[in-house]
Amino acid sequence: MRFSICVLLIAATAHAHYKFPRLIIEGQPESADWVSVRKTKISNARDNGAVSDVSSSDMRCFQGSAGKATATIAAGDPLGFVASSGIMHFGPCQFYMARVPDDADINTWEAAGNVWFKAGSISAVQTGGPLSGNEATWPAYHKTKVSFTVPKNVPSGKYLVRVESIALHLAQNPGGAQFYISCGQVNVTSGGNGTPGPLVAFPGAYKSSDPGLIWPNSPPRTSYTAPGPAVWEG
Ligand SMILES: *[C@@H]1O[C@H](CO)[C@@H](O)[C@H](O)[C@H]1NC(C)=O
Ligand SMILES: [Cu+2]
Repeated sequence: MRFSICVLLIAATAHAHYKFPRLIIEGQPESADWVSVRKTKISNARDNGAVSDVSSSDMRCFQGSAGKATATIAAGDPLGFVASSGIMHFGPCQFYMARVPDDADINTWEAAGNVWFKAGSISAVQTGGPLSGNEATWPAYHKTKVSFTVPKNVPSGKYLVRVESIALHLAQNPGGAQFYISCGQVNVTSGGNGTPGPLVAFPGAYKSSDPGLIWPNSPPRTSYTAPGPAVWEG
């Protein structure tokens, strides 16, 4: 009896977190998990867990295994991720892209070094008044789908697309923010001739003391800037 109660508690705890296992292309979620999204480590793929060490290589793609497929998306179109069981914690949700070299295998390429630019950010709605830990401040909170627009001027080619939901509910001190991450694989068509940037590395782009990774309980904040570089507008 004790054993089964314990199992139930673990299952209930795991349910509170989430993962991003499917892309949404032209408004259509993929029909299975981990098709064009690289499967994350078991701690996320099975247990919905997060990364909290910003210096860990798990900050890149939280990757457990190589990719399998590549989705096609036109520049200028919306690209989304399904949040499996929903984004259960408040905080920003951001999207980064990294160009895969033409001669590299997109399924195995490691996006190490300064290769990532920020392509989208769903951050706090600034009101001039106190920010809260609810949906009024955080538009991505409780959503089961999140998306950004692939910049119109991004050059055509193969890209990794990294989604990160930063959970701030335990981020009163450095190291408390949680990152829910995965990386999709896309072939961008109808692109432009822009030069995306600035380029940053994961790990490397964030420090645990970044103001965007700290959420004091009081006094209430009246402004918030998500960590990382500005969104490349193309
Ligand atoms: C990407 O799309 C272009 C244009 O349709 C195509 O020529 C190319 O083969 C595709 N590459 C991959 C890796 O799917
Ligand atoms: Cu959680």
